[in-house]
Amino acid sequence: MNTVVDTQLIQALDSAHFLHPFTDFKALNTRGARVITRAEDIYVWDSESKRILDGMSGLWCVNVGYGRQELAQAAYRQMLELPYYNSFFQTTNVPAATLAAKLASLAPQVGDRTFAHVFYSSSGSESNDSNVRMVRRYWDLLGQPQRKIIIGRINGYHGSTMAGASLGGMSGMHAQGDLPIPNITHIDQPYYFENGKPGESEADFGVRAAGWLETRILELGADRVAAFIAEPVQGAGGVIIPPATYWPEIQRIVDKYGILLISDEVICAFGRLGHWFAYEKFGYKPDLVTFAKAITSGYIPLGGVMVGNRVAKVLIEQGGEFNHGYTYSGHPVACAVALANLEIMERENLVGRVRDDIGPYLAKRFAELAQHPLVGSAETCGMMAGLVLVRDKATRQSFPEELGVGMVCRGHCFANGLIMRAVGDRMIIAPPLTMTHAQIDEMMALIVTCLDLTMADARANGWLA
Ligand code: PXG
Repeated sequence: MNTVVDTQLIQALDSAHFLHPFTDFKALNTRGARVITRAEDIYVWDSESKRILDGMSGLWCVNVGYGRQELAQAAYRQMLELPYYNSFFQTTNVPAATLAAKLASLAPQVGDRTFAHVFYSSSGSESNDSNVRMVRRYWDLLGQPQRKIIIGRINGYHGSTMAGASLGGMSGMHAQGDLPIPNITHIDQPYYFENGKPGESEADFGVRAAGWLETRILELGADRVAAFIAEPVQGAGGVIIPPATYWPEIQRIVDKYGILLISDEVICAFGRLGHWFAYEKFGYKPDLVTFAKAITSGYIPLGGVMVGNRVAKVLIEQGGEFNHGYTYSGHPVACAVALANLEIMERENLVGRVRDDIGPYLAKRFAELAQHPLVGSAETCGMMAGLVLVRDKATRQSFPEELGVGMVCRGHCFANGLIMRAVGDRMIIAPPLTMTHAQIDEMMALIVTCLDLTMADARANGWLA
C-alpha cells in the first residue's frame, strides 16, 4: 500500500494548524515538516518515497517493528467487541484485567518486592503524575504527611506534564512554566564522561554519584523525603549509562532512609535492555515502576505504573477511595493491543534475543566507533546506544555548543536515510528489537558515513582543535 500524498498540501495544513511538541513553530514553518507516510519492519518512508532506517524505533517505542498485522487485528477485533468502557464505577473489562495479570507475571520479584498490581494511564507523563499522587498518599496513610519531597536528577526525563516535567531535570523545560512544582528537587546525573574526575575510576565515580542522593537526603532531613525517581539508563538525556556501582549504592541509601524508589522504565522496559523490566538487569528493588511506549510498541497509547506490594498493601488495606484516575485508565483497545504485542515478544523471544544475541552484537559493532577521530566514547546497553562527538579526541575536549555539531551530524543522517538523534553532541540510537545482524551492519555503515561527513564539515570549517 503506497498512498500518493501531496507533500506541499500537507505541509501547508501542518504549518497553518498543527503546533508540534518540542518545536520552534516559526522555524519549522519556514522549512516545512517531513511528512512520514508509511512504515514496515525497521524502515519508514516519507511522502517523497525516501526510505529511512529508523534507528529510534519511532520515539523509543516500536520494539516489535512496524507493519505488524496482528496488532492492527487485535485493535480491530476489540473495537468491534467493546471499543470503550470506563473502569471508574465498579466495572472492568477483559483486556485490562488480563493485561494487569500478565504484567504481574512478567515483573520479577526482587527481595521482598512483588508486583501484583497495575495502575493504568495513557502515557509516561500521566503515569509519573500518578506516581506523585500515589507516593504522597502512601505517606499520608502511614501518618507521615510531611514526607512530600521527591528527588529526581538533573537531565533526567519523566515527561512533559506539570508533574512529569518537574520530576525531570531539564532546565529548558523548568524555565517555561514556573517549574518544578513545590517539593521536587534534583541531584546530578551519573555521567562519568562529563562528571568523572581525572584519575577517578568509573566504579569509584558510580559510588560518588550515588552519594549525592544521601547528601541531599541529609540536607533536606530524611523525614521529609518521600521518594527518589530515576531512569535505569537515562534515555532522552542522551543514553547515559550509569557505572555498575551506581544502582547498588542507590539501593543501600534508599533502604537506609526508608525512601520509596521509583524506576521510570518508560524507555527501558519490555526488552530494550534484554529484560522485561530494567531493574532486573541492574539488580535493584523499586517500589513503583513507570511504563508506557513499548507496552504496545507505540501502536496505540498506553502507560501505567507497576505498584509493588509495599505501596499496594497500604493503598488497598488502609486507603479507602483513591481520588485519582483517567478516562482512559484500562482502555480496552489499548490493553488488547498490549496483550498482542507481548505475545509477539514472547513468541519471537525478543527479550532473550536482545540479551544474548543482537544486544551483544550491537555492543561489538558500536565499540568500533570509538576508534573514529570524531568520537570521544561509544557505549551501548541492550538496544540503546550513545556516542559523544568531540573536538579533540586526545583531551576529550567538546565542541562549543553554538556550533551545534550534533545537529550537523543528525542532518547528514536524515539525508543519508538514517534516523539517529542528537542530544547536544551525543548521538543516540534505540532501534527495534527485531533487527537482524545484517540490518545492524547496514545501520553501522550509515553511522560511519555520517560521522565521516560530519568530520569533513568540521575540518572544512576549522572546528577541530
Ligand atoms: N519517562 C521517561 C523515562 C520517558 O522517556 C516519559 C516518561 C514521558 O512519556 P510520554 O508518553 O508522556 O511522552 C518519557 C518519554 C526524547 C523524548 O527526546 C523522549 C520521550 C518523549 C519525548 C521525547 O528522547 N520520553
